[in-house]
Amino acid sequence: MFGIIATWRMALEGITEADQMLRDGANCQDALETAVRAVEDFEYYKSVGYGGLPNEEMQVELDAAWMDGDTLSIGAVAAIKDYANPVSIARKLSLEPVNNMLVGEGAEKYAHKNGFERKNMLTERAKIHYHNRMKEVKELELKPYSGHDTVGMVDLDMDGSMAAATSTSGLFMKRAGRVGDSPISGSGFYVDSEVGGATATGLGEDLFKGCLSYEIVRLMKEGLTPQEACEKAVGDFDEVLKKRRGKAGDLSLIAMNNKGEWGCATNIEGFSFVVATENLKPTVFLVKFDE
Ligand code: SD4
Repeated sequence: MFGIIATWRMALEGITEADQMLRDGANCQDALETAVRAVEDFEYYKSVGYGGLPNEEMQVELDAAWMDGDTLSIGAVAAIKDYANPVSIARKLSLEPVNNMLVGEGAEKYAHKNGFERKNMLTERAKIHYHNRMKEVKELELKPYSGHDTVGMVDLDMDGSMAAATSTSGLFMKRAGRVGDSPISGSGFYVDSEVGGATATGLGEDLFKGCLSYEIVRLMKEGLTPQEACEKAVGDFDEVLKKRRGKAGDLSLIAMNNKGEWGCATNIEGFSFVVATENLKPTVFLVKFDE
């Protein structure tokens, strides 16, 4: 069995490519990197990689992470500017014995030293979004942070190895230096080839209160299916936040176990995700929050 699952419709083209690679016997890491890079490279996806929406200082700061489910090695970058494929830098960092998570300038120095492609990630289109949103925020006295998504993926190859990755520009108009859940182990992602993996998208400041990716893997280890684990983790934590604070931010998670079974849960109106397995061609699903 093999398979790959990803947050949001934007992952479809990358998943289609990765599915073919897995079908042809590629390892989960190469397939995963190809799939995430496809999202990072596509300029019209405005919350990941090139064309990602900028922070309040009109700079594109990106977060990304990589986890190898066999060795449990992790690499992550946060608030990195001017590099084309943060997920590849995160993958490389996962191979280092220490210094696995680098932020800002440190991450950029590492990327430079290791020959990663430098690129201005701010597009004309993103600048227009920025100016429009600024105007709207002022005129309507809104909070700025609307418009954000993360691509998160988990995959399984024919040999039973698993990997997970995330990549995002985070919240639109976030503060300079703000880091969300996406590069944080256990919150934005987690994978263990002996069990399965999960990744998150939504409001990082709430997702990392619940360490929801790890929680889903833990529940799968206890014997829950990916679907049961996602529903329990998201449902219970949504309740906790409502009880403690009266509301919960957006929480959407996907999961796959090491048998290629998959699941998803959300507390928002509409959450799309993409799955491909040995028995399922790449397919986009849409789930709605069930009160
Ligand atoms: C963050 N979780 O930076 C990311 C953004 C996101 O749907 O996934 N939004 O908080």
